Order: sequence, then structure tokens, then C-alpha cells
Amino acid sequence: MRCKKCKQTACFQIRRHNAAFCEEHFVEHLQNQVVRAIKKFKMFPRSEKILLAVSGGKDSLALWDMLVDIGYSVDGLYIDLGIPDYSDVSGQKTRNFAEARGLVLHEVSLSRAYGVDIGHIARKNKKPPCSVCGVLKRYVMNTVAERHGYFAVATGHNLDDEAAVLMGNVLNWQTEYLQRQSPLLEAKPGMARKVKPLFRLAERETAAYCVLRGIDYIMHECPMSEDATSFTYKEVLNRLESESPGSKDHFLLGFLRTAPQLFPQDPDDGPDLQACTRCGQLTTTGECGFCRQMARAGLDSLALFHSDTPQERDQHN
Ligand code: Q46
Ligand code: ZN
Ligand code: ZN
Repeated sequence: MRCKKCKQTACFQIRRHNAAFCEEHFVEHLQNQVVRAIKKFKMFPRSEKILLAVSGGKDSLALWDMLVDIGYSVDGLYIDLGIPDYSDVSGQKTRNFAEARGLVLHEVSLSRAYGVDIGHIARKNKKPPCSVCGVLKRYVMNTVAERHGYFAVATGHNLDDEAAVLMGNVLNWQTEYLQRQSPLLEAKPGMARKVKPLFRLAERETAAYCVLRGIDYIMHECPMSEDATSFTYKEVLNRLESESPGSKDHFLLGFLRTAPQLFPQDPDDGPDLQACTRCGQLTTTGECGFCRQMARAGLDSLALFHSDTPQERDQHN
């Protein structure tokens, strides 16, 4: 196997692109895929500051490394969910990454603010942890982006994640979710612009990227994850991909090409919003979902951001 670019010995094959690359050109190829995604969906210009949600896992850290290396201005946001034997490690890996590169990292910590973990809030709400966690993460991302004036919030969802979500949405004909499934969601009142610049890269590619770039990431999945169906969808898609390389690309990218015609968006279409009577975030009801969720757990929603301490690191480069 020879590198498509320089004809040296290749170290990594990407079957769906019918190509192989040496280390240097593999890294370049992945970064080019990210630039292509950003440009195609007009996610953000180089002049704007982006907030990236980082978990300490391979995808978000690889994306942070890529964006900074390409020349984008990106700060991180780490949400400490207080999960025993997990959050400490993921937080430390994220901090180490930011520190070594002189990057700004915002940290919002459940355990520091309240002395509880996400499991406690879930139990008090009688809901699965991931549903409570989703509400919390969206709220924190929107609030930090608004307070600090970020142009967009980026997340590390990759090709495998997005193809699995699409499969679930199609199998269950979740047309509302299909309408919103896009690597770019425009900003709306109370909601930051959301972007997913990694959607063209497969999981194994971001893992390989981390190895090549010496990025130390947490390998374990979050132990609270109970979404077995999404693992099944990923397995099915992996089987398809190995039989017929390019299947995931065809499935997801084909959907993204046709979705605007299938689901035309009306920019004025949306519920009437008012300020949450507790925190001021825009919401459809008197108190927003986040404040209600925290109140059910006996916690003051306003206390969470006392621990949002953006840590300005010394720039090393
Ligand atoms: S962090 Fe939160 Fe995930 Fe853990 S509790 Fe579920 S949603 S699995 S990406
Ligand atoms: Zn090469
Ligand atoms: Zn509120």
C-alpha cells in the first residue's frame, strides 16, 4: 500500500475513499475533510471564536487539535457530571490537553456547585440519566456561549454517531428529528448556533488521529450510557460498511443532500418564547426545563455557573 499523495509506504487505509496515506498525509487528509465540512455548511468563518464541547474522549480532543492546527480560534467547555471513576479522569485528560497547548477551557462542575452527580438529578426526576444530562448539556452550552459571546458551539459527533442517529430516526420515522438532523443548526433566540465539523470522519479515524498526534484521551465510554440501541445501529452499519465500503457515507451524506427538499424549513416557524421566570433563558413555559429539572432535585439552578471558571492558559505558540 502506497500513500496516495507522496507514494511512500502508507500506514492507514480509508476504504470508503479508496485511498491510503502515510502518517503526514493521513493527518492532512482528515483535516481537509473537516475544512470541507465547515465550508460546505458555512459553519463558521476563521474570524469568529468558537466554543467546543470537550469530554476528554477521542473525538472532541481530536477536533480541538485539528481546528487549532488549521488556524481556527477555539476555546473548550468541559462539563463535569460528577460521575464516579469517570469524570475525574476525563476532566484531567481535558485539562492536560488544554494546558499543554495554552488553550482556554471553561469548566462547569455539578459536584463543585452542588456536591452531587448526574445520577442524583436523574433519580430525583425519575428519568434516565442521559435524558437529564441532555437537558443540562444543552443549557450549559447555550448559556456559556451567550455569556462569553461565542459565534457557535461545536461538538465532536462523527460519521458513525450521525449515521446511527439517522438510522434510528428513519427506523422509527421520527420526522421531527429528521427535520433537525443537520451538521449546522442556525442560532435561534435562546439557542446558540450548533455545528458538527467531524461528521465526515469515522470513529476509527479520529482514534488513529489521536495516536498519531500524541493525544491522550479517555478510552472508556461514559458508564451511565444505557443506549444499547445506538450500539446496535453502529454494529449494523459497520457490517454494511465492511461488505460495501462507503455505505455510511452514502447513507448520511445522501440524506444531508436531500433533506432540505424533503424537510423545507420555515425560519419564522417556532413556538412563542418568553424569559424563564427563574433564570431568564428563553422558554415556552414559565420556568425552563433545566430550572424545573434542578428544582425537582432540590437544587438552585442559578448556583451552577458559580463554577464556570474560564482558565486562560499561557499561550505557548
Ligand atoms: S455523558 Fe451524559 Fe452521555 Fe453519560 S450521562 Fe448519557 S448523555 S452517556 S454522551
Ligand atoms: Zn504521504
Ligand atoms: Zn430557567
